Amino acid sequence: MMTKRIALITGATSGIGEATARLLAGNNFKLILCGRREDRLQSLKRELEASTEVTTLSFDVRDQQAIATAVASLPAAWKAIDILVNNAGNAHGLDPIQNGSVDDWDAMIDINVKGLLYVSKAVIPVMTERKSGHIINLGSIAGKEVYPNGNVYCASKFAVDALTRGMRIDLNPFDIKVTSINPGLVETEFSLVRFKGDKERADLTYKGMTPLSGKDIADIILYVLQAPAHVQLADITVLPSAQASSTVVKRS
Ligand code: NDP
Ligand code: 8X3
Repeated sequence: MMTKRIALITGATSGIGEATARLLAGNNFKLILCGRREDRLQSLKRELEASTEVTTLSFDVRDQQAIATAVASLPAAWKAIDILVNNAGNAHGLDPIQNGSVDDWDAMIDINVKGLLYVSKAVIPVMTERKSGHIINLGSIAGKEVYPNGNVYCASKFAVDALTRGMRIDLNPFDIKVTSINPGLVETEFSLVRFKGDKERADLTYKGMTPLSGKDIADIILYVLQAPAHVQLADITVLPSAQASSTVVKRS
């Protein structure tokens, strides 16, 4: 039987990360599930252990020391991480730049950009040492096009796009693949977080159209990971059929 690859997934407690964990569990991967909500990590671990080996690391991606300590604490059998899915992230607020909240700006830059860097910093040495690995960064259509009131969230995802390209160049000598996946509207807890728990407003985001699901993105991640060794999917943008761009969405 083929050896199972070890995948570390950030933001595994919800949405795209959780769906990816569920799909990879049944497809010959061992999982390191990460997130802040320990109760969700533990219940997902219990569920997925029926299919594969699972361990968890609970940290805030804003805390570089906590990440370094958590990754260093992995038992020997878990240290050789093959795949890093940099998925943790969210939008906070949707306001014109002149009204934006500094707390929201800090959250998006600290989580989506610096958090992705901190987790990468902890994991990349394992990959460069073994001259093997695959990093998948969750970008967004918001990292390809700016939309009204998206300002800082878009900037954070443009940064993810630049970091993905930079990683692909710098890690090329080490045979490490780097992929970005850039979804449009995916119905997860994303809008609930963006609108600070206002479910009515969150639901309006997907009104009159069929959004993507976390499972749709997980399917793409699995496809990317199952490509032959010589194939590197570099940059994938995926939209619901009803969405043509950040701002053009056909609704009934
Ligand atoms: P969810 O809100 O459903 O999931 C976000 C995940 O990120 C949660 O598991 C959460 O875990 C984790 N997370 C958030 N903040 C932190 C933090 N400070 N430290 C550690 N983990 C954190 O959203 P999605 O699944 O939709 O989002 C996943 C990624 O996909 C994000 O990067 C998002 O920008 C991107 N994306 C989403 C789209 C969408 O329309 N939904 C479209 C394009 C891209 P916990 O709270 O337990 O820490
Ligand atoms: C999430 C997609 O269009 O809401 O990154 O910014 S969008």
